[in-house]
Amino acid sequence: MIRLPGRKYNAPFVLLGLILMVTGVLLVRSHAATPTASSEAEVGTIGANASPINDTTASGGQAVRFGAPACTNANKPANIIWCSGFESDDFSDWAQNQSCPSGATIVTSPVKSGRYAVKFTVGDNDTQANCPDVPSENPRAQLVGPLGDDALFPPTAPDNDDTYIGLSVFIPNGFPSTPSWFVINEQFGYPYGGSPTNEIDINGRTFGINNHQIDSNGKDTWSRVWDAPNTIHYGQWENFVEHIKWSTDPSVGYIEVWYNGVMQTLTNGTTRYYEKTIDPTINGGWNTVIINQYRPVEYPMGTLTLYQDDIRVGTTYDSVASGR
Ligand SMILES: [Ca+2]
Repeated sequence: MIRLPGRKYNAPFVLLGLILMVTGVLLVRSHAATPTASSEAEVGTIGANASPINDTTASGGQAVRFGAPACTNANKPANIIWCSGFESDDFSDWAQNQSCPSGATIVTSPVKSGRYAVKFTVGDNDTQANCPDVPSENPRAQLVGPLGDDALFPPTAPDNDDTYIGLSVFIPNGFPSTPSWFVINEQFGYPYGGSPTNEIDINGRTFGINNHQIDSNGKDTWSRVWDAPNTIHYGQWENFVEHIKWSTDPSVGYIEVWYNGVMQTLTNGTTRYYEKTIDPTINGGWNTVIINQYRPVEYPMGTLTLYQDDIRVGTTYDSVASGR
């Protein structure tokens, strides 16, 4: 918003204001990556979707950038361990693409930030039998974050035992209610001995989070950690931040959750859910971020599409929540 000084507007300032307003609208409508306008207003305030940046080519050395800046590993913001906004127009941030050829693709709309996002399209036959890269008999498309020595979470990276994970998900209008489990994000790792200790899913028409454990009989058991307080906002970006304290001790490990910027009350009635976030049988080695569309073959749902963007792992809430 350009605010002109005084009550008597002189014509040149009014004309400059009109030009800047029109320029801004055209830039936003153009879907440019990080549309930028340079100006030198006498007095001005910058709206929520614009930020000042240094630009040596601009008048006064500064420009105004519209839209949230995209995170890239080549130029990571402070306190970011790793991020992917697909801004290289490929999956080079990711260690593995475990999908059918059409399962994970780069799109330019919708995007949460920058120019690109990932589209997950999964049909009932997108299984390992038909696509060798899919690691299960259940339909799936997924991207796996850094592995091994480059993994994001302990014990390989013990300094990262207290981490924040941010991601944004777009579920299109017309998406059906899910009849069984339907996973969209996992924090998971070696030796992959069961289901993840932390996963975001869609339960019917709401998001939620599960915690899986191996019980004393060696069987997979799970707890519901969180159910979203509202049905999915279809056709919009929905934003998640998880704070995970990684530990094999259920009195030390915990999770906290923010949904669309609001810290959530979890199923235990508080905002912090203590749990074993590392189970040696499930994920006792290194762990990483996985984003996906993953569902059981026993419940055919046809071909479904969803989108994800701006996945960040960091050491502070603000570092991964920025722009959400
Ligand atoms: Ca992006």
